[in-house]
Amino acid sequence: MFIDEVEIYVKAGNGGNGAVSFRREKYIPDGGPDGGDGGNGGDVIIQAIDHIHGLADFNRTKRFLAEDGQNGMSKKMHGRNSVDTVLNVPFGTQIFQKDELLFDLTHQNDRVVLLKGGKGGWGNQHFATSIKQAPKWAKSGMRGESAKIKLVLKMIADVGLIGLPNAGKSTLISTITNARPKIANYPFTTLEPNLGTFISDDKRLIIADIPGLIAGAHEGRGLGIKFLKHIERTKLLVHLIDSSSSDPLSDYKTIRTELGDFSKKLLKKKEIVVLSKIDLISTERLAEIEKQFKTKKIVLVPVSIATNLGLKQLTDKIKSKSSL
Ligand SMILES: Nc1nc2c(ncn2[C@@H]2O[C@H](COP(=O)(O)OP(=O)(O)OP(=O)(O)O)[C@@H](O)[C@H]2O)c(=O)[nH]1
Ligand SMILES: [Mg+2]
Repeated sequence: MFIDEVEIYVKAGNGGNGAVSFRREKYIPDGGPDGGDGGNGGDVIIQAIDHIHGLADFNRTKRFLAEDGQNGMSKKMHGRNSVDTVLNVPFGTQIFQKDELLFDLTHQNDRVVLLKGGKGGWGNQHFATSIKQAPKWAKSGMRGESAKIKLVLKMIADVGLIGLPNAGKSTLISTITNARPKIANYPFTTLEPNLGTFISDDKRLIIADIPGLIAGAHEGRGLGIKFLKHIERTKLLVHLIDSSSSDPLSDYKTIRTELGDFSKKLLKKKEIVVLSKIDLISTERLAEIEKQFKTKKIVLVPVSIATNLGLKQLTDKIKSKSSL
């Protein structure tokens, strides 16, 4: 299952305690203090990498405790520092604590030390003075920090594909990128977002295909609007409208309403409006639909993937609009 929001508990390791110990050797009856220091506790580190799809790993395990440092030992032996705990997340993951955004890992290999491990305590060897030559105390290790955090994945894509179910979004992404999502002639084929890379000349664009929206999606109808966060960071929206629909203009407005109910910012994004599947309609009907949209000052890009019509015009437009 695709998971894009999880709450987890993380704790850095405690520092090891310093040791209280005295040198014991043959013929040296009163050896000095020789308690070693405790090792440091492990940090909790979060690192963004590119080959994970979603946050499902964190849905299975929800507690991540870094190792504690080892206690100090006699003969001034230092306890071992423990290894850090590294949590791998997909890039595009944001880290929240009580609704406050702490970190936003937008790039591959971004890495943050979320929690510091506790420092190891000093052994009694450090506490000897000229008047107190045999201190019987040492310092305890510091406790590692802990926190409840929320991880939220907002995919990083340049272009977002939107539209009603069955409009042809997945067909488009599978034609122009390396993504191979399921395609079928019924609504709600796509159940989770897909990313694909479009490569042309010197340009490389990440395109996101998200599940179809329907009227009332913001109230949870259909698959709802929860996937819209994955197009929040795109520069450009490509809105697909099925030309064989009885009322394409109303389909367009339905989606715009849902976008606006999710976030007004989505309405301000640049968009390309694509009229899909034009092999299914007559040229007269095409002219009629184009006229309707023109009254709203919307220029359509008519496309048929079935007959390869208009695809070049569309990809050229995607390239130019996404670089402006
Ligand atoms: N005739 C024709 N059919 C097309 C064209 N493009 C897509 N289709 C068909 O339309 C149907 C829906 O396509 P999808 O790509 O799965 O649609 P979607 O928008 O991803 O749908 P959801 O994932 O449910 O939101 C499939 O049967 C496709 O084969 C086209 O240019 N012409
Ligand atoms: Mg789809």
